[in-house]
Order: sequence, then structure tokens, then C-alpha cells
Amino acid sequence: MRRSIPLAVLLLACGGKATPDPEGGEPSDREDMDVDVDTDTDTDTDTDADTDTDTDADTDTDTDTDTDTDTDTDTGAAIRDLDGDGYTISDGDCDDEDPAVHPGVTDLCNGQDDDCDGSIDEDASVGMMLLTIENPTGLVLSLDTSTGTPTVISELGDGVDNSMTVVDGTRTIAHSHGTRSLQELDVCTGERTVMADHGSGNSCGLVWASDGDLYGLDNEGDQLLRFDLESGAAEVIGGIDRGVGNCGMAYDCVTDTLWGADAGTRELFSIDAVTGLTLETVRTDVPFGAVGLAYDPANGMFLAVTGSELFSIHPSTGESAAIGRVEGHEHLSSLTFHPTCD
Ligand SMILES: [Ca+2]
Ligand SMILES: [Ca+2]
Ligand SMILES: [Ca+2]
Ligand SMILES: [Ca+2]
Repeated sequence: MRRSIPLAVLLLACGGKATPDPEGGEPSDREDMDVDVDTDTDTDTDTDADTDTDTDADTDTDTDTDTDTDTDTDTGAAIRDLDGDGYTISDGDCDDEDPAVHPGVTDLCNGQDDDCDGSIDEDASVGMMLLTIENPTGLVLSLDTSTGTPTVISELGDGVDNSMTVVDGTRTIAHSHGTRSLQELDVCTGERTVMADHGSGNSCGLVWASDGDLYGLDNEGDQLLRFDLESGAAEVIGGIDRGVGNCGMAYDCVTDTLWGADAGTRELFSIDAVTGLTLETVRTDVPFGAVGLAYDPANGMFLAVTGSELFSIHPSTGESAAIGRVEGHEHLSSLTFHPTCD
């Protein structure tokens, strides 16, 4: 920098006029008409011909050599990392407006392809165990989803739990037919905390839905219940327009749908969470006695346990397939996916 701005300004203010370089070479800043100190004719302070302040020759404000405003070196449009998750669309971010969606995340059960690999919710039951409780022994069993083979996880004591679900991936809640109350379980250690009487009938099914509510199906009042997760109190949402005997509940997290299964009619039925009314009914050939029901987001099938046998059920046709016997155990009436124990 050979001259100061005040001097250049002074020259112009005094009527200074640009004169050709007597040597015939590059013009000096004395010769351009702007107020900066460089030798070009624009108004910025660098030496290139554009109007921005960086040192490259393009017209954007970044330091690469292309003409778009992102930080890569090609000129393609819309490849910026708009959501700031570290992945551009060209890196494989299939939703560049949602930072929770990009390659490498766990694909949770929410109906969308979180990890952009083309499959939806495929991780939702990965690393989970399929859990049931035997009555009346109170044994907590994990079942192999391919064979039904049981592994004893813990023992809860008196076997009065007839439905069970996992809240938010962390809290295991069961309903006790004996005490008409919810119980918070640590199935890995066998510890349980009994909540107060919930004030309603027997809840033969229990599911936690991703709207944050814990739902139960009362087969004495034939009604849909919502439980307070802290107090365990039941609130009646509405009468369900069918009789319900032994039942189970499952939550389809892909379509956000509550499902019930009734042993008496051998039917699966979806339930309107707002009114409690039945939406869709699917007949199945599973020989239900007691009922445990779960939805497997990995393949979109229901899993059902009754007595001592594990089945899969197609959600549209109700067609079932026997997976295997739960050897040595009977009276299984609950089923849920649960994180594995350490
Ligand atoms: Ca992104
Ligand atoms: Ca994203
Ligand atoms: Ca996926
Ligand atoms: Ca997902």
C-alpha cells in the first residue's frame, strides 16, 4: 500500500485528474477514479476486477473460484448444507432442511428414512429384544424373533402383569390385573414400583405412542384409556364400539396407529386415539387365548404371543405364521420391544 486514503481523497477533492502512466505500463492508483488504494476501477479494496472484497476473480463473497455462494468448488446449485448437519445433498442428505436426517443416524420408527439409505425405519427394532412376562411366575423372558426361543432375563415375583410397554425407549410400564395399577419395571433387575390404583377396569393392552401418550384398553368397560405417566391414573377417552375379551395392544409407529387384538373374535382392529372407536378390522387365524401383541417396524408385521407360542401376523390380510414355541413357558400375555440389558 503506497498511498493513504486521505491523500487520494485530497487529490480528488482538489480537482486531481487521472493522467496516463508516462511509462505506458500498469496504471497506478493515481490514475483510477475511485477512492480506494488499489489499481482497479472498482470500489473495493482488493486488486481483482469484481466488486466483492475477496481475492478471487468471481463475483461472490467466498474464497473459492466458482460463482456460487457455497463453499465448495463446483458451480452446482442447491448443494449447500442448509440444515447444518454436516451433509449436503451431494453427500447423501435426503432432507437438507432437517438436521436430524442424514446418513449415519439411527433410523427410528417415525415413518421416514432418517439415515437416507432408501429403507424406512429399519433400525427401529435393531438392538431391541422382544420381551414378554410369564404369568403367574413373573419371569421376564426375551424371545428370539425367528424361533420363539426364550431367554430368562429376570424375575419380577408375583405374575400379575398382563400388559407391558416401553415409554420413550427408557421407561418400562406394565399393567397389573391384580392391583388395577400401573407398575414401573426394571426388567433387567426385576425391580418394580407399583403406582396407585388407576381407577378404571382391567387394562388388557398397553402401548406408548410417539404422541407422548400411554394408552390402555379396558376390557371390562370396553373403552380406550389414557394413563397419566406420573400418577398412573386412568382417563377414559371413549367407548370402543365392540366387546373386548382377552386382548393385547400394539402401536404402529410408521403410520401412528393404535391396534388392539381380541381373543374372542380373533380380530385385530385399529383404534381412533381421539374417540376410541374402531377404524379397521382384520380377522386372523391365530388361536388366541391370552394375547400379547407387538408391531415390528423392521418388517411391518405384527408379532403375537398366546399361551406358549409366537406368531407373526400380516397387518392387511391377518394371515399368520407360527414362529415357534416358547418351550417351558405358558400363560404369556404381553409382548413389547425393549432395549437390551447391559
Ligand atoms: Ca444437510
Ligand atoms: Ca439433513
Ligand atoms: Ca433408512
Ligand atoms: Ca425412520
